[in-house]
Amino acid sequence: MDTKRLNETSKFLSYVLRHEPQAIGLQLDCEGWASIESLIAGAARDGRALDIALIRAVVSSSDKKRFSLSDDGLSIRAVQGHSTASVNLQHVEKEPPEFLYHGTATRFLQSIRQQGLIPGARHHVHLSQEIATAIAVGQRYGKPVLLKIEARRMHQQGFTFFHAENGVWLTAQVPTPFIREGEPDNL
Ligand code: HQG
Repeated sequence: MDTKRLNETSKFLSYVLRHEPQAIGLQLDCEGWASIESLIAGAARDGRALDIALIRAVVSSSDKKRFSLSDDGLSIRAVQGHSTASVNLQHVEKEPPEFLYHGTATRFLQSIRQQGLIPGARHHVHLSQEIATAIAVGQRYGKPVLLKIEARRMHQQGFTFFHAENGVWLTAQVPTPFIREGEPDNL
């Protein structure tokens, strides 16, 4: 399957399964599941030819394991990253490691220093256990900056953390006292 088609389809699936299911008249349940049959029909009305083989190829080739299929193979969902109000995914609550990382862009720093990390349009702030992943995430918005989050200390103070099935850590917000800034070497 060619990479360009896989990437385009992955972006389209992210769009409808995380953000705008109504754009193709798709219903998601509160756990984010959509019927694959309805997804294919909705996409077709939008002039986009999807089929089950292409969808399965996107699911299995996703570098970040963005999507999962139901056990019966009839439904698909995005495992995290939602902004649509129709979904309220019950992620697994878990004690985080001592530190987690968040990559952002320099242009957001001033605001983050004032407000801490806030979820923006998504339902959670996204954190990573790996520095390289966090830097790549920050790079999408400009010159990347790495933030080191004192996750264990937050947890001890009552903040809740969730671990999505693809390894991304989620929390509602990160107040400024738990954020360290700097280069990877001297954080
Ligand atoms: C920033 C990707 C100003 C925040 C990745 C980020 C991730 C603030 C942006 C997933 C702020 C939100 C999520 C504040 C936070 N003032 N800016 N107070 N607090 N921000 O895309 O974490 O490829 O919604 O730093 O791998 O970048 O889509 O979140 O730069 O896991 O599967 O506001 O998306 O996954 O941007 O990325 P996003 P994110 P996928």
